[in-house]
Amino acid sequence: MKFFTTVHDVASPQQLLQEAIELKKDPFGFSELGKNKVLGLLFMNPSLRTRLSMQKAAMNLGMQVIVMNINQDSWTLEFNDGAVMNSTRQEHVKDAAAVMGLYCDIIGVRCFPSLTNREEDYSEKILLQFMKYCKKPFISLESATLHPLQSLADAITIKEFQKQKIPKVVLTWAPHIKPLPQAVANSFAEWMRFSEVDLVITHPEGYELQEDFTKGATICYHQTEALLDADFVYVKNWSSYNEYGLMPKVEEDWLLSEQKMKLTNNAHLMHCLPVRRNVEVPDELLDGPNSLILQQAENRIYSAQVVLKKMLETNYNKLQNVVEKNVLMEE
Ligand code: AN0
Ligand code: CP
Repeated sequence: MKFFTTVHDVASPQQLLQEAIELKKDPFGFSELGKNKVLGLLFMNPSLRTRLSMQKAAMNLGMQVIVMNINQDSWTLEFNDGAVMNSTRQEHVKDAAAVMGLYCDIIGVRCFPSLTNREEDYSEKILLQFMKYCKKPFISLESATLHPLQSLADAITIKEFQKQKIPKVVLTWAPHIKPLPQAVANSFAEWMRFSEVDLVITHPEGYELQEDFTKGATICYHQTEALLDADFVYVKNWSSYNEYGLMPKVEEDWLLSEQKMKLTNNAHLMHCLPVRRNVEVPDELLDGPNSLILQQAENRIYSAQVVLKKMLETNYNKLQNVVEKNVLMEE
């Protein structure tokens, strides 16, 4: 594996899932694989789980890790080609990523969307530039539109806890006090297409996700209707895609409750965290017996580890210039 930025980078998502579950049984079984290899993690935004689970996963494989908060600890990066850099941005991503590529064997980048320029965010301009210039196997630590490490961990968690052959999985929008990216929801929908589940996405009008990600899922504007007989309820807030980055007014009550959960098939409750307690999800559900939030967070180690393992096993000499991938993505 050379890239991990979307489910489409994975030859067989089901096989990857199975391999992650095997790794979980024997986390130190490949502790020689990463000897003398360096993982570089670059964060343009805050993180707890992604940062620490990547480090833990790399340690399990015997790798060394370098972490940097871009812009905060480094120079402020410029992303526009041909920019005359006479203002506040001191270094071009072209140079910064190329240098980091020299220091690291695998690179991961977190770059959230601006939520102001939809075209630019959905083109993954920032992520693609890091990929292009670092010329190394590359992992998205949550980009403008997707969060594949989270979705893989979520798919593992569902596989571990499902009792039905084809569980009903409901992704429900939840209230929040500020606009959040669509990445977790887009990514979850994208990965669920490769799992044998019945996916229902429920959200208020105005919060439709981009159809490329949700195709195959049932979209329902009534939360209580969607929750009927659900086996898993995945809660997440996201801001509007159509009125990009805004929070169109919602009249109905979208906060989940014990009462609403009674409509489900005693469903498991999921959230990727961080969660604003009693704004997005009430305490009693997060702390209740059906909550899987910690299991999801634990599985972040194995989603990270299986991806790193696959990359370490790839023959680097065969790594082609990532520019080719960019060309492919544009076709
Ligand atoms: C981020 C998001 O919604 O994309 C990260 C989630 C893993 N959440 C916040 O910014 C609160
Ligand atoms: N779920 C998740 O990615 O958490 P962090 O933002 O803390 O990394």
